[in-house]
Order: sequence, then C-alpha cells, then structure tokens
Amino acid sequence: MRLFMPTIDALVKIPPNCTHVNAFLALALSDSLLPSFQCPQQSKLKLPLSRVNDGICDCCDGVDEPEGTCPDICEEVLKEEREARAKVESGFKVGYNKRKHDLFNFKKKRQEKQEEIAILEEELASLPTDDLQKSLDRQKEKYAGDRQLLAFKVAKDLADLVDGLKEEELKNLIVHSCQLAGELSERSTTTCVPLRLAGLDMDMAWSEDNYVDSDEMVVKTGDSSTVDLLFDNALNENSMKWTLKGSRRRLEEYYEDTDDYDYHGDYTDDEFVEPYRAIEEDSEDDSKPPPKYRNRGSIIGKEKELMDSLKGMVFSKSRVAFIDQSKELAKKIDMLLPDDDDVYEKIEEEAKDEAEAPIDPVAYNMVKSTLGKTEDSIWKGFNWGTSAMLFFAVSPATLSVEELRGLAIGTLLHGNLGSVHVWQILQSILPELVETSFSPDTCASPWAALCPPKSITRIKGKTYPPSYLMTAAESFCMSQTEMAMTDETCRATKEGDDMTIPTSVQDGHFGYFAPAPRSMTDPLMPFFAPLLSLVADQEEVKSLKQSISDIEKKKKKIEWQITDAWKDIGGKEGDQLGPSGELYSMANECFSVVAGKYTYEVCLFNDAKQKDDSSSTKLGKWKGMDIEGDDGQRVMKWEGGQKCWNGPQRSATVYVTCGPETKLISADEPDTCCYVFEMDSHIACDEIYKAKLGISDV
Ligand code: MAN
Repeated sequence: MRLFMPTIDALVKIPPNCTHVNAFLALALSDSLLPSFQCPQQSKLKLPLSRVNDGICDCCDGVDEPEGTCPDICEEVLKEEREARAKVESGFKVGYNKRKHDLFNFKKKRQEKQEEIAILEEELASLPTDDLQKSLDRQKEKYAGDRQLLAFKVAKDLADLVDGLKEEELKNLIVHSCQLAGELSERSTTTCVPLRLAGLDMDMAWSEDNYVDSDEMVVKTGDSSTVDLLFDNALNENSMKWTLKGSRRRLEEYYEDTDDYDYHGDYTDDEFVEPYRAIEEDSEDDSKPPPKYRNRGSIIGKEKELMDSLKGMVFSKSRVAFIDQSKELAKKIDMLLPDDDDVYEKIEEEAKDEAEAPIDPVAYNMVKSTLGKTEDSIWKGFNWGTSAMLFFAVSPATLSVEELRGLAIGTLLHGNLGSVHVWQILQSILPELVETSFSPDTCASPWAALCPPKSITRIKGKTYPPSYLMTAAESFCMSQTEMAMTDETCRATKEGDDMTIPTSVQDGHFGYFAPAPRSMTDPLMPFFAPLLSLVADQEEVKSLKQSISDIEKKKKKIEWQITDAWKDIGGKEGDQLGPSGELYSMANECFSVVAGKYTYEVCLFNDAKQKDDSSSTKLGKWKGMDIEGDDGQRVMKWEGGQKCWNGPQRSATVYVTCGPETKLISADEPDTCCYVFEMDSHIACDEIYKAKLGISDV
C-alpha cells in the first residue's frame, strides 16, 4: 500500500468525524506557514529551515549544506524527475484526450436523449385521460343527479304517507323501519344501511368518526364523495359503501380476554363487529370480568342509553318478550340435554311415569337453534334502530322535517319494507292508536286488537293513513284472523315453570312475527319502482374505466421512460454526472483496491464496501462528486455506511487525480471508520490540471 499523504485542500474536505485526520491537517497547515528554503534546481523541493545546515544533503546540488559537504547529484536526480514528468505528461495527454472524447460522447448522447424525451413528452400530452375522466365524472354526476331527482319524486308522490307525522313521529318511523330492516337484512353491519342509502339518495352522507371527537356527527351534503359512493354502489351492489371515510363501525367492539388496546384506526365498518348483544349478556354475568371497551366510553354510554330506550318502546315489546322467553326456554332445553347418560335415563323414566314420549334431542336442538337465529335478527334490529337513534341524537339539528320525510321514505325503500310494516309501526307510534297495541301476554293474536285497521284524521279533511295503506292493512288483518294461533304457540307465550317445551318453532312464537320482505305486489312498489330500477350504464362505465386505466398505465410507463432518460444524461440540469458529464462514461462502474486483509470496492452512483473473506461492510451510499479548491481537486463521497462500534457511521472519500486509466490506487483508514482512497482517472485530466503541469500543447 502506498503511503498516502493528503494535500491540505483534500484534508479540509474530510468529514468532521474523522478527528485524527483533522489533527494532522492542523499540523500540516502550521508547517506550511513556516519560513522555508527553496532548492534552486528542484522547484518542488522546499525545506524547513531546520533541514538547512543539518549535515544531511537534501538538495541535489547540495546547496542546503556548507560548500564541499555534498556531491552534486543533480544530473542523476533530475533525470529521474524528468522521466517522472515525462510519464505524467504522457499520462495526462492520454487522459486529456480520453476525457475530451467522453465529454463529446456525453454531449451527443444528451442531445439524442433530449430529442427522445421531447417525443415522449409529446406522446404523453396527447393521451386523452382528462377527457375520459371528465366523461366518467359526467356519468357519475348524471347517475347521482338522476337518483336524487327520482328520490325527490318518490318522496313527493308518497307525501301523504308521512305528511301527517310530527317530527318525533317521523324519527320514530325511521328508527323502527331501521329495526325491521335490520331483522330482515342479511348484512352483518351494525349501522342502519337503508337509512344511509336513503341519505345518499338525498346527497347526504355522514361518517362515523366525527361524533367520536366532537360528540356531534357532521352530515355532509353536496360533497362529491356522495356522488362517488352512489356511483360505486350502482356498479357494485354486493360491497356497498355508505360512510364518508369508511373508517369506523358504529358500535364499539370490546376485547374480552386481552388488556391490549391495539386499535390502529384501520378497520372498516363491518370488520370484527361485536354485536351490542354481547355487551348486554356479559354485563349480566357476574362471574366474568366486565368487558373492556376501546376508550370511547361516551359513545358506548350513549348507545346503551338509546338502546334501552328503544327496548322500552311499544314496537319493541314483543321483541323483548321473545328474547326473554326464548332465553328461558333455551335454559330449560339445556337442562334437559346434558352430556350425561344418567340424566337421560332419569328423563326417560320420568317420561314413562307420565306416560309421555321421551325427549327428542335433535328436535330440541333445532328449536334452540331456530330461537337463536330469531334472537340474532331481533338484536340486529335493535342495533340498526339504535344506529338511527344515535344519528338523530348526535347529528346537528339541521335536519328539516322535509329531509326527515325523505329519509323515512328512503329507509322504507332501501330497507325492503312494505305497506304492512309501515302500518304496524304507525300502530305503535301514533298516540291515537297506541293504547290498543300489542299485548304479547295473551293467547289472542297480537294483531287482534289492531284489526280491523283504524284510520284517524291528522290533517284537516284527510284520513290517515292513506287509503292504499289501509287496504294493505285490511287484507293483512283478514289473513291474520284466518290464521288462528296454534295451541303450542299460545302455551309458549306463558312464562314461568309451566312453560312447555315445543318441538318446533313457528312464526308468532311468544308474540313475535318475523317480518317478511316487501312483496312485488305491495302498493308501495309502483312508487318505488323508478328509483329501484335506475341503473348505471355498466357497460359504458366499464369500458371507460378500462380505457382510463389503460391510459394511466401507458402514461406511467412513458413517465418512467422520461425519468430514466433524464437520469441517463445527468438530470434536467445535466449536473448529476459531474461537471460537463464527465462521469457519464463510468456511471454505475465499480472500482476496487486491496489493502491489508480487505478489498475495498467503490461503486459510482451506488455503494462503497469493505470486504474480506467472510463479510462485506457497507462504507456508505454515493453522495456525489464535488470539485473542491482552486486546483480543481475532484472528491467523490459515500456517506451513511454501517455504524462503527462506539463511533460514527462509516464514510468513504475518494480523491481523484489525473491519470490515463481509471483505477483506485490506494486505500487508507486514517481515522477509525473514515476511509480515504486515491484514484487515478482521466476525468481529472482537465484544463486546470494542464495549467498546473504547465503543458501548453496536447
Ligand atoms: C472493522 C473494519 C475496520 C474498522 C473496525 C472498527 O474491523 O471495518 O475497518 O476500523 O471495524 O471497529
């Protein structure tokens, strides 16, 4: 390894972490300022005064010592110097021409590439994405506009269904419509989807987050995101979206067996939903620790309060009764179906005594499962109803009666509800009708008290509900009175120990009738039909989207090509390949040198490494090349390498000097983990170097 003595200029550039080298620099600087003695025949040999008259012959002609002390060996010494200079000069000439050639090539390449780039840019500008996007946006807006117009028309045509209702009654109609829709729906969400879809049809959307922070839900209207949501839903019915940000579900989940609260804010509405029911049931069970909720207690508190009030409403009466009694029944069945043969024998004996048939576990399990499914759907109804209540409780009071009417009708439409549902809800929310409502404790049909349907006057001169609803209710009443309650159903409605276990479950058990979806012949159908049958032009949208995505891909490809092309020629400014592009010929090349047990490898525009037989240590990432100082010293740098034990991150610095070939000629580590290299390269054979050598002609 050649001894490396950095020049003062080079040392100034060494990173501040390399303290040893800096100490050396201070020494070198102080030396250079001392008075010196110039050997007359050797222009580069300047001696500190301490070396004059010290008995050692330094100058070739011996003039640094008293006359007669030293022989004149200038002939020989200057010959070596001349030869060395001749070598340097010839090396310079080769390097200079090589550099010139490289720069010429680079200039040519830059011109060519710039022409290529201009063509690519033209091609890019000619791609019609904007037009296609605009026409897709037009489609979206048209579809959303059509929906909103039709929703308005439906609400207008059905005005007599809701215009007799007061604000609170409208809200209750929506809450119970959500409840029924929840019982009907296959969706596993906890938010009232039909209400949200009704909102979208009226250009209204609300997100879950807002009220979490502020206790107030912000309803957005006129937001382009409602248009997007509507349009997406039109194209993709199975994965509908209805919330502005698609971030949180409505009800909180809780973690039963972990203390970790690791909510990352990335759930969507329907993920990991724990129905509210679980909260209810667990809180009744003292043996389990109380459930742990995410830290948004106020909402949980509010929801619990709202759900309790929903459960206390007349419409929920038969539902609460069903849940209570079905739980009782399930307990009884569980007692009869233990995993224990002895008990079976006992039961069989008892059955013999009473001359009854032994129990049938399959049938009882079926009963349990049917009851469970019904309970699930009732709970979903409670969740959806609560969701609507929460919406009213925390949304700002800007919902007008007009908007509530629209939302009520839209909820019926999207909830797949029909005239009889509306009639049933009205029985439970209108004070004129409510006293005679459901009575699940008797054996009479719960509808008996309501049939035949009664009408009232809400708006002067107009009977309410409107006639088509009355007709539907009348025919419902007829069918109900024909369908007498079975003995079993009747007996099942009685609470307590004498509750008989049925062998099958029919609708109407414990007074609860599961809602059926709106039929095609429902009187509301003709009103809803135009909105229900409005579809987006799938084919056209599909082909538009396809073209946009094809063009986007093409655009990206061209953009990459342009970026790559600029990179090839040193960026737009042309300054990333060294001054005048001198690194162009060797961009991405690597050079290595062996020093001690290590092989050092530096790669331009890439990493510098220190390798031995078993390992490779990164010395740094390419930082660039600067020309430092007046003598045009080229310095390449790699920084941010592997951290040195108890020291800085490794770094590498290459000092480039003119030479015919590009090669690393030395490596040193003057300070721990600061690596310094010398490189010969034609890139440094420039005009400054030429002037420094004093060469006039090449
Ligand atoms: C390794 C090598 C050396 C360096 C030490 C520092 O042995 O990278 O060059 O000086 O680590 O601990």
